[in-house]
Amino acid sequence: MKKAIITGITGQDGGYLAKLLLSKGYKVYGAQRRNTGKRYWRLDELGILDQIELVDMDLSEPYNIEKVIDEVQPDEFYNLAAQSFVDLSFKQPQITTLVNSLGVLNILEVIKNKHQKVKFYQASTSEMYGKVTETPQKETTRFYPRSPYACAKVYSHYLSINYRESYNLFTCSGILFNHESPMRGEEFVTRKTTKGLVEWLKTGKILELGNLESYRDWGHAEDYVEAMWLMLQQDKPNDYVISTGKTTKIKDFIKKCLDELNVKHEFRGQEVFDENGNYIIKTNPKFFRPTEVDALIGDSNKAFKDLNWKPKHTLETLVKDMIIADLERYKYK
Ligand code: NAP
Ligand code: G4F
Repeated sequence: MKKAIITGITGQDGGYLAKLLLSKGYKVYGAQRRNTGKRYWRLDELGILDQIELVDMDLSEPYNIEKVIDEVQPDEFYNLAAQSFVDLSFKQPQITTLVNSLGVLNILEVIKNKHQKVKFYQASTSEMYGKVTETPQKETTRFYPRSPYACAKVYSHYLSINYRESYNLFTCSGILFNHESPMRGEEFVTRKTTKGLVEWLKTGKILELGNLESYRDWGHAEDYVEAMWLMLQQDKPNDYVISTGKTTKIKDFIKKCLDELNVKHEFRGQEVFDENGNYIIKTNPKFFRPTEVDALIGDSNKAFKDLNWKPKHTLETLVKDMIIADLERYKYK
């Protein structure tokens, strides 16, 4: 039985990846840090909480990483833990860097020093392309990070490559474009929208958002975790862009959600009104960022060819999934 450690087990991708690996017969060790929130709701909703062995690991503590890897002796290590909210990284750049950069160094040092056979996956991101220098973006496109989050991820991306080349380790980075799902955190624009629109429908509470003009290449997390696994099953380690190759304006994502909910609406600039002229969505400047990533669209031909990976979901099925889940959750509030 293969053994895998997943950091970020309580996050969106952690849950879906754990579910996938369990279905393939893996023993899954989910690494969690201490916190006080409602942390297991995703594993609970996915119905896998009792099948995962939870281990304590904070990426900012080198000793606890070493201890867990020594004890588990994993075949594969998926590093999904991060301070993953771009907006927060402007306000908390130090903690973002500590976890997203030095946390990765801490893991790679343990693998290099004591566990060279462990296959390592790093969660890189399309945010690294930032102010894009080429469209669509592929593995060779130059990075131009636009936030402390993206700067920290560029560091760990290159570190993963450097440890592969310096020490012959099996390290892969997935440059994943935005991927969403019913398990997405409520602070990200897609989930904030699906949850917020359901709430507006039920209570009339106005949803407040920031810049709706940027474009994202949105996929479904369920598809994207499969690509992570495929990368570690190859003969040779490599880095891959994972994306759908389609880009959508945030405004159009919102429109699709409102259509799914059968709500007649009208955009006036960045704001949205119902058929009686009442607010559905208002602009709040506090959700604008100091620097924005305006437009992302990926070219995943390398992954299509080498990994034989293809997304199964479309944006329409993603929107449907997210809206249905939030309507369902609202019933039990
Ligand atoms: P997420 O839902 O925000 O999950 C992040 C996870 O990291 C949570 O389990 C969180 O634990 C954990 N974490 C945060 N700080 C930690 C620390 N100091 N030590 C240990 N664990 C810590 O993120 P996601 O959407 O699943 O994304 C997974 C990874 O892919 C992240 O690295 C993200 O940056 C990257 N990525 C995401 C996307 C995307 O569109 N989703 C695209 C490209 C790359 P708590 O529950 O305790 O907070
Ligand atoms: O949903 P977002 O916060 O995602 P963002 O910044 O693209 O980052 C996500 O995807 C990355 C992959 O490219 C990951 F690496 C990262 O960890 C994270 O998962 O924002 C998307 C867009 C931005 O342009 C933002 O300015 O939506 C805009 N936006 C407008 N109003 C908003 C809001 N974003 C948020 N979170 N909240 C708003 O009210």
